[in-house]
Amino acid sequence: MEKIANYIDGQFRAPVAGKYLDNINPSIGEVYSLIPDSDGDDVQLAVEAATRAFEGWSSLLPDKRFAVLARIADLIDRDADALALAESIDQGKPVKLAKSMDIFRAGANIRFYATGAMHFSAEAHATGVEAVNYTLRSPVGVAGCISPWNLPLYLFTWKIAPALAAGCTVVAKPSELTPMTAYLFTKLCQEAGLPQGVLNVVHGLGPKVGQAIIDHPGIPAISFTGGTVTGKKITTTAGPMLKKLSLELGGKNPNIIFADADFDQAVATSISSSFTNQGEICLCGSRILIERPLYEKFVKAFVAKTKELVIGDPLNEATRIGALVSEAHMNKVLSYIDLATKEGGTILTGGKRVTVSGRCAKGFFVEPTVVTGLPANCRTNQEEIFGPVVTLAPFDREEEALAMANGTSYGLSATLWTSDLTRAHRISSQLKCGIVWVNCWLYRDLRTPFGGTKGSGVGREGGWEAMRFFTEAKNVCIRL
Ligand code: TXE
Repeated sequence: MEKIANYIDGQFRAPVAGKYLDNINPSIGEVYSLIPDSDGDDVQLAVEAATRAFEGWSSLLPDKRFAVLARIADLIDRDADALALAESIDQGKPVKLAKSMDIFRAGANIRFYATGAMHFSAEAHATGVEAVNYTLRSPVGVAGCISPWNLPLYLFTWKIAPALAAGCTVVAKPSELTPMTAYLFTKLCQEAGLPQGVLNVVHGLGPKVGQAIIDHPGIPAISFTGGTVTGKKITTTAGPMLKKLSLELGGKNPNIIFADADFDQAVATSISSSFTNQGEICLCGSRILIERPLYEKFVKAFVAKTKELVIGDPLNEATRIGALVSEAHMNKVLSYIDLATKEGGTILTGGKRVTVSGRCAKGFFVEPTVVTGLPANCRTNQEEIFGPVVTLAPFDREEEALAMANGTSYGLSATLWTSDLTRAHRISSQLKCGIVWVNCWLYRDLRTPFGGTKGSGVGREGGWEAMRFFTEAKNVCIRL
C-alpha cells in the first residue's frame, strides 16, 4: 500500500507521530493508499524550514524564481497523464476531465505566476513638485495555503503559485480526501530544483493540521479555499492574530436564462455548468431561472440532455458523471435530494444512488438530478449541496429574476443568457456576486480578480490581486 509522505525542507518524511489515515478511491469504495495523520509537530518542522528558506528565496532575483517555477510547469505538462489518472482515482472525476481541466490549469497557474515574478511591480507618484512617493512591496514571509478536494491540484497550485512568485515561502495542506496529486507535485518540485524549505506540504486532517497552520504565529498570511462553515471558523483564530486572510468559500450560483437566449447553446452549457465534476465545483450554476415563455421548452430539452449523461467508471473515456468524493459526501447529497422532495419538489430525472457494474460496483455514484416546483426560499434553494443536483424555476420579470438570483447568503458567481446587450450589462451590474458569465460559463482569464461576496468569501485571488495579497506595501515619500 503506497504511503504518501510529507514534504518538509526538501525531504520526504513520515509524520512525527508515525500515524496514517486511509485514503479511499471513491470510484471503487476501497482504501488504495495511506496519508500521514500529521499534527502540530509536523507543522512546526515545516514552519521552521520555511522560515530558514525565506531570506534566500525572497532575495532571489525574479528571473531565477521565474526559471524554477517555469520548470515545474513544464514537468506538470510532461506528467499530465499520470497526474490526471492520480486525480481521477483520488477524487472520482472522469480522467478526461482531470486532464483537460485540473491538470491543464494547474500547469497554467504555475506558468502564469512564474511570469508574474518577472513583471510584478509597484507604483510611484510625483506629488506636485514638492515630493515623490514610491511604494515598496515585499513578501509577507511564510504563507499558509489550505485547499479543498474538488479540484485538488488546480486549487492547490492556485494558491501556492502567487505566494512563491511574490517571494514567500509556503506551508501548504491539501485536503485529506485528495492528497495524491499534491504529493506527486512535490516530487516534481524536488526534480525541478525548488530550493529546500521554499515549499513544505503537510498532509492530514483539517482540525489538526489545518488548524495548526491557522494558529501558528510564524505564518502571517492564510489563503484558504473550502466550505463557508470552515472559513468562518478560521476567522475566529486568525482574526485576533491580525493575520492576512483570503477566504474562497461556497456558492449557490444562479443561472438566469431569458427567452431571447441562444437556446441550443444555453441548454448545452447549462448541462456543463450543472453537472461538470459531478456538480462539485463551487462555480456550478445549481439554480436555473428561466423566463416563462421559454420555461417548458427548456425544461424538456434540459431533462432529455441530462438523461443522456453517461454515469460510470471515471477511467472510461465516455463517462461524464464520475463518483462523488466520499461516502459521507454522497450521503449528504442524497439527503438533500430527500429534502427537495419533502419541501414539495418534483424530481424530473435522477434522484438515486447508482450501482455501476464491474470494478466500480461499490463506488459512490449519484444520478444527475433535476428538481422543479420549489419556492426560492426553501432550504434546497438556499443551501449549498455541492453535487449533481439542480433546481429549475420560471420567472416573469427581470426584477423577480434578480430577487431570486441575489436571494441567498452566498455571492460567488452567476451565469446570464440573453441576446439583448443592454440587458446583459444591466442585469450583470445588479447581480450581487464576484463573477458573472454572459452567454458562457467558466471562461477563465488568470489576470482577472476571482472570488465571491457575502458568504462566498473575503478577498480576491487571481492576477495581481493574489500577488499583492502575499506582499506588504510600504510607501516612501521623499521631499524634492
Ligand atoms: O471544504 P472544507 P471541502 C467549497 C465548496 C464546498 C467546500 C468543499 O463550495 O462548500 O468548499 O470543500 C481544511 N482549520 N469550495 O469539503 O471541509 C480541510 O482539511 C483549517 C469553494 O474540502 O472546508 C481541507 O483541506 N483547515 C471554493 C480544506 O480545509 C481546515 C472552491 C477545505 O475543507 C479546518 C472549492 C480547520 N478547522 C470548494 N477544517 C471557491 N469559492 O473557490 C477543515 N480544514
